Amino acid sequence: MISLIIPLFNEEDNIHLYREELFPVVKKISEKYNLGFEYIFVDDGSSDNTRGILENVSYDLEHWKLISHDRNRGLGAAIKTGIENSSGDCIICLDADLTFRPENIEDLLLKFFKTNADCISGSPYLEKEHIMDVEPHRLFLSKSINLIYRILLGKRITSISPIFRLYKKSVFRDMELKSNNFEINAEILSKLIINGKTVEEIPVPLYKRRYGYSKINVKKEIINNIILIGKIVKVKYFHGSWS
Ligand SMILES: Nc1nc2c(ncn2[C@@H]2O[C@H](COP(=O)(O)OP(=O)(O)O)[C@@H](O)[C@H]2O)c(=O)[nH]1
Ligand SMILES: [Mg+2]
Repeated sequence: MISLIIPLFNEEDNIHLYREELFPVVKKISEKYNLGFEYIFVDDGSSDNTRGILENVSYDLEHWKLISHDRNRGLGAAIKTGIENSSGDCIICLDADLTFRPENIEDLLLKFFKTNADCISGSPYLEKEHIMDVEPHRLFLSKSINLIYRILLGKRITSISPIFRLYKKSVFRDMELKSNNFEINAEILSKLIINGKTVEEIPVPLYKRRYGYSKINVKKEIINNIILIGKIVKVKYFHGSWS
């Protein structure tokens, strides 16, 4: 069984895509590889009709859960809620706005079958033509941050922050996650690498958001990444603790 975690915050404009672009694609993959999927939607205190629309579109899914936070607690908090409520042996995280494509779930799985790695991470930077219409300043920022992590972690990771990944559920057993915001993805990958777990990247395209708006707060993101980088230095080079 695979748990597909989809965190949502005010994504009412994107959910109508699911009946055409998400559910049938996952169903096809599920049948092709004879795998069960459960959907775990985490509605993170949306103030729009995310919850209502999700309930409408999901009525005929076989296995699904919708967990709601009573207030907006952030992407990291939502992913942690998703992990805690998952019952699969593997977890796949996907953006609610489908900027990473559900079709590429198959690529995550194929790489996992081949390598049995603890984490398969989708990277839009492994192949040049895989970034579609990202604003130049975000691209620059993202590439700079990736370079810092790559040097610090001593591993050829081209992209530290994508949400689009497959994890073995067991990797979270002894991992205490602190981040409540977007840096959760960098925190998980850093902890996996530092703890000697196997991480493989695959190239995946990243498309532009078609509906709704991006929730990322770039300033907050930079600060959170600097704090996380400080912790990595402390743990990796000075044998300190993560807290
Ligand atoms: N649960 C939760 N999800 C969030 C939050 N902010 C963003 N997301 C989700 O995280 C994913 C990425 O966010 P998005 O706004 O598209 O950021 P971007 O892709 O970096 O521009 C989407 O699925 C969002 O719905 C949040 O505060 N809580
Ligand atoms: Mg997005």
